[in-house]
Amino acid sequence: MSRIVVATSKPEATRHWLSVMQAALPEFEIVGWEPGEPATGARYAIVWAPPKDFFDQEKNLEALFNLGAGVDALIALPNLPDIPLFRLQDAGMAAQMTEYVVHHLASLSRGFSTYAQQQRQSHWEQLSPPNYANWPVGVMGLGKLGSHVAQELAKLGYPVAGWARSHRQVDGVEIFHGAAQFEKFLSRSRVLINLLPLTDDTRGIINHELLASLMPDSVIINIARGGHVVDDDLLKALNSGRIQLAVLDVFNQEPLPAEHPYWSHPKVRVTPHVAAVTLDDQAAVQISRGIRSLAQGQMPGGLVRRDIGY
Ligand code: OXD
Repeated sequence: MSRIVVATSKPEATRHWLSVMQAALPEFEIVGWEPGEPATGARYAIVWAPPKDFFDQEKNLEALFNLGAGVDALIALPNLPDIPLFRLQDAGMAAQMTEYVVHHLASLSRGFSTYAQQQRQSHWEQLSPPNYANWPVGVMGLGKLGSHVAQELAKLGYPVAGWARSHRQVDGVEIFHGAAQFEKFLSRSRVLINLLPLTDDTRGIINHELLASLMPDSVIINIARGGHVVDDDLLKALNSGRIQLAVLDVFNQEPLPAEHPYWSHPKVRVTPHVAAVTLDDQAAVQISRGIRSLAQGQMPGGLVRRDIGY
């Protein structure tokens, strides 16, 4: 029987995923990886930020399944073996990300943050009806997550554009692609949502130049990776009034250090990398389907292309 090993950065998370995956794949023997124990000899690994020694020790692995959508940290490991790597493709994350974005966007476009202030003053005043045309949204990154978010916002009535490396089609969304169309995409966007993968090409993309190209009074929503943002440039743009609000779920350093200016900045909303969390049942379905396909000699979806980094 093929053995599967689960390896994460925390023993309690490893135990948790071990029991979730064992229930989903009863025909396989699944073990948890522990530093200092002999190699498990497993054929497949299910991982999330595995300990440094993991890949030095487990030499029989034939494929890796990442317990998340982003593989930037995994790909950066110098000892990552050259075997197929699969990532979660949606697994409930697209709906959560949409909810996160709608929550923050509607608090501005529908005036909910103003109503919260009014309540503190026992003040009853109805604001003008929403004018979605005032909130052109730009979604950077049109993979499974970005396309879903863009499409759902378009259905709500926001003018939505999307930007990706290469051309694609997303219903209801105006598409821009490649470096040549980036500036045009930015200059029509007031709410910029980042859902790009973190690669050598996209690291630091939210910088002074980008922030200066957006419509005045813009909003940044970053739910991809902290490494996309040049923090000093964003803070300067917030302080100068160029950007009215930054909603940040991910950071260059996580947990965000207690002394970081984002925590107390009046124009920044901080959440602790929770815009979308991996859901047990959906991740288990996707990974178990993938492992069964591989075991039968078929190639599952979600294969990461190492050459482009996602
Ligand atoms: C992911 C994440 O990549 O949770 O799935 O950040």
